Amino acid sequence: LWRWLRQGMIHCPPGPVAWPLIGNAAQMGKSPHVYFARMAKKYGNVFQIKLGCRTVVVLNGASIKQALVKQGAEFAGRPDFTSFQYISNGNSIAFGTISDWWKVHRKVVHSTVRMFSTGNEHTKKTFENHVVCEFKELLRLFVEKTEQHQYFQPMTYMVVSTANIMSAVCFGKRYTYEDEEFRQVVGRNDQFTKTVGAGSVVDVMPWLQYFPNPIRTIFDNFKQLNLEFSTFIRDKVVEHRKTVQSSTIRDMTDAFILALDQLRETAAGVTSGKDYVSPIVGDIFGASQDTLSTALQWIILILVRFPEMQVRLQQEVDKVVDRSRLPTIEDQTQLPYVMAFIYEIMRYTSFVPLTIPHSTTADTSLMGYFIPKNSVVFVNQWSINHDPAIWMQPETFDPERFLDEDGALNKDLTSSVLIFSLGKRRCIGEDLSKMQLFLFTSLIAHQCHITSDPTKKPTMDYEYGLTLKPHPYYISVGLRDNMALSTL
Ligand code: HJJ
Repeated sequence: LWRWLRQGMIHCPPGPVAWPLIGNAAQMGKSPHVYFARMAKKYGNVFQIKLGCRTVVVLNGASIKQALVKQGAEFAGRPDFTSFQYISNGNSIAFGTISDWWKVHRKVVHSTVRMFSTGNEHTKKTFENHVVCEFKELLRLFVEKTEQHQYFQPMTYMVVSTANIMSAVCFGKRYTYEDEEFRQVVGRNDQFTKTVGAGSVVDVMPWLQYFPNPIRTIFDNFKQLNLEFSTFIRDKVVEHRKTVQSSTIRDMTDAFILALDQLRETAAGVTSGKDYVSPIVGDIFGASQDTLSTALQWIILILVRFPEMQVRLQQEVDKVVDRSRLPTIEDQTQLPYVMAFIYEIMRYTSFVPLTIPHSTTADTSLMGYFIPKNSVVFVNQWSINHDPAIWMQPETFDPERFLDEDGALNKDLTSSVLIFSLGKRRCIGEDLSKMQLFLFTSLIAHQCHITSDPTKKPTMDYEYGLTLKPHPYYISVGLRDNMALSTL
């Protein structure tokens, strides 16, 4: 490859001209994913920018599948970013680089997550029960807040609520909405997300952390939140270790303790000798509450912005589920519009616009360009979800695009949405997430109607980060009848 490069037979990717010191950082603006899609039109799907001291290869459109799937091994690394070293003390599986023991651990994590969610009929029911319980609590609170204030901000309640679902799965425990300790741990997703998102300033200009400035303050907060988060998780794991019994696995933490203890015996050659239970539980709990609360915030925002879609969802759910029971996962195949709505939320908002940054594990070439080992690689999922060659009017929110003439879900189109990434680093929570979002959305449609303050119409603006967070908005929640609350 190097010889071809010298002989001019293969080139580095093209890209915009960079400023000294900061590179193209200032050009990215508030929406780097939109800037990248614009640059892809000009330079092609694979281009290169400079961010501070780093050269970054940005992948858009069709080059993503080529890199992450067809050349999966070469693109499965993670860069040695400053921020990643503070997530679970640098032991996070999601943010850590790939290795033999990493692959073995990922397999265990994947099958354990499945065992507590979509694994079989029994685990699905247990998971469904956690979601339904939290939905009822959230609905009760929404009704109470509506009575007190008419319009209120729902964001923090949705965070506690989704965190409680995973807390029930991981630790067998739920927290009240007033619990200060829990709110400290899960209430700072915006800070986390901002610091680890692709293009985060401390990662590309690490020298900023060495003298007082606003970015250093954000970074200090990030370190603090990670310390408190890890302490919370470690305390839970320590408690579990004292009482764990292989005969009765109480929750996911028990399952990880037992599975990883066993791994140390059976696969001694490939383990690194460290105990990864806490970092793994941290990844699972952290990732699920941050992403699912963001998804729910977007869902409710869209429901109040497009009241006619709320009515459409209610009509479909009412046709399948009468007033004597609540929607269940068995109803999913009969509720294609609910699923189309969820896919359209994922496509349109693309609330994970870029994946966690990748890096190359070897010298390689992609779409005819040379990419050296240890290059930072950004994967622009947004570029696929808003590609006019795939989607008609990509900037219009329209769930119908996923339904064919018979009203059935078009599987080719749903699988064209990219938000869980692809290849060796793809999300392991995908099935769990879709199940949870289906339940939440159909429960909302079945049980209540949500409106926004007419004087403060919510905008679609967001804060950029690993996940896009909508700006705060106000809602009012009315019950369709008293059924779910009377069976609390
Ligand atoms: C967290 C929010 C945290 C961890 C992990 C260890 C694994 C959105 C995408 C992926 C999610 C990736 C993962 C996130 C880990 C959070 C999250 C927070 C502390 C953490 C693409 O999630 O406030 O603190 O410590």
